[in-house]
Amino acid sequence: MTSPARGTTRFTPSPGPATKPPFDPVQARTRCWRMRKRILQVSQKVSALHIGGAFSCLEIVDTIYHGVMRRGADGNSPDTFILSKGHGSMAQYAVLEEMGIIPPEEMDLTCQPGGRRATHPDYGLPGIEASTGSLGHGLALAVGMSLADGIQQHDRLVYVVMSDGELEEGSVWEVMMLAPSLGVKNVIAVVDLNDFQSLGRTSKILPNFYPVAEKIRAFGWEAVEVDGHSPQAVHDAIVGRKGGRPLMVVARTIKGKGVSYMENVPMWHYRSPNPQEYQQALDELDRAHRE
Ligand SMILES: Cc1ncc(C[n+]2csc(CCOP(=O)(O)OP(=O)(O)O)c2C)c(N)n1
Ligand SMILES: [Mg+2]
Repeated sequence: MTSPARGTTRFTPSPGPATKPPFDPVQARTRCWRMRKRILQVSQKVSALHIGGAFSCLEIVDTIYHGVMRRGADGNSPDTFILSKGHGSMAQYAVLEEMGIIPPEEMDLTCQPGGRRATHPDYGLPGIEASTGSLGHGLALAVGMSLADGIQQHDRLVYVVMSDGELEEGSVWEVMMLAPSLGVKNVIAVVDLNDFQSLGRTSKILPNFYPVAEKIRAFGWEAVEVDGHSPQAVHDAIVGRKGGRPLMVVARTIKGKGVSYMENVPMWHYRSPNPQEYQQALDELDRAHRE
């Protein structure tokens, strides 16, 4: 499979008429259930896969791809997605696999010898528009792309998913201050506010961090707060943007969402479950999905 041109995201595995189906939050929930199980399955061959941060942003990433990114007649999108919190790559890979962009056999080899998908997204691989993983750069990349679009009169929305730990990087606030001053409007960022960085709560480590949305607004952005595990809420926040300035959605989430022993437990930032833990996680996800 060849990679689509830079700045486009392929929505269908082969070109053909593709009309974007209306956003359906029930289907989104089913996809996220399936994707959590798939990520856990891949984790059984990889000792560290950043499951906690992938599970906290899964509904956000899925909703952006399925619910709001535009889709052209050729199946490609004119819009761009950047996962600035690159260590959450499994969320993006799972969505790309669901969309047919990553073949299952490639997903199976994530972080494996012979595979080409690593812990962090690599620019150039199908579906990946920026290499990320060094936190604090995705928003600046997005603003730069959007600034160039303005000069070239190119119609594109650039979506960025960031983490709350990432907001501790000064580079994020520099570009946040810069974007509205440059008249950049077509950036839509979502902060995965799970109140955890690697080893503890952001609210404890940096109490002055909160309230986040108020600070973002003070820098000239539109900012709204939502439940980041509600596909409908994330969708509505994005499509309901006022426009005229860039948007930042502050999405409250739970690190490790969906697996009881992972939720809000720092160890699951990084490690993978053992076989018993794996089975328990699958059982919990299935039970919750049936309810
Ligand atoms: C510039 C930089 N410093 C440090 C790291 C190592 N690192 C990886 S994830 C992480 C923090 C995880 O917390 P957060 O950014 O909030 O991500 P999430 O909670 O969504 O997993 C850190 C410090 C990094 N990737 N980039
Ligand atoms: Mg975090």
